[in-house]
Amino acid sequence: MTAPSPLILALDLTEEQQSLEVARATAPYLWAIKVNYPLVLNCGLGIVTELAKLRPVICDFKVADIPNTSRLIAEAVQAAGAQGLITHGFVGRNSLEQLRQSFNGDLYVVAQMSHPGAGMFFDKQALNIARLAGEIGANGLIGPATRPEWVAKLKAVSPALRLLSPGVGAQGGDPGAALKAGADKLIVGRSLYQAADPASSARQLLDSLGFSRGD
Ligand code: BMP
Repeated sequence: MTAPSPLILALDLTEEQQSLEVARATAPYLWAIKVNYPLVLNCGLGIVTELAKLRPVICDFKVADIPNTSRLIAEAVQAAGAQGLITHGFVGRNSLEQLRQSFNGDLYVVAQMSHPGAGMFFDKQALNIARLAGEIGANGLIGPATRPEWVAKLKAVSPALRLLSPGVGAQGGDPGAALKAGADKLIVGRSLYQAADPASSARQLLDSLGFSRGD
């Protein structure tokens, strides 16, 4: 199959050279690179600009703030060259609407999470968050590969949104099950960047899922 790769590398390293090496080696097998606070707090936002030369970068800053602060975050992320931004959805409509207005790239909303504690609060509101994400014009949702039944439920509520699914590998989620449940892309961190050979691990994962290579 020569469809675009479903893999998003979660680059949760803290050292610039190492992170660039892993990104360069795996880039041919990736749809995008996701960066989170560990990388940006250690290396600065400039790392986004560097990584964006390799693959589209999604900033996983899980924005959860008032509209004005959200706008300032969106503007900084956009100026750095990020193509995507991840926000929490529980902040409600006007913060999400502000982000939608301030960020020209793809906006992804966390609707449900992959760790066990997510059940405490997200289970009650995940579907409402997924609905709201569709209403404000988000491009996608985050939903857990550790609980593929939630991937299916979120996809059923907002089928037009691209569903990115973390929790594969180190957290125990099965990538094939997540895709079968409706995930469009898989977010994979430790099982790739901690591998002895990240590029070959990425290629093997793609092969096992029936994809031949990145786009
Ligand atoms: P790993 O494959 O190493 O478990 O990394 C998963 C990545 O996805 C991390 O960057 C984490 O912050 C993120 N993530 C997650 O694991 N679960 C969620 O529900 C939402 C996330 O953004």
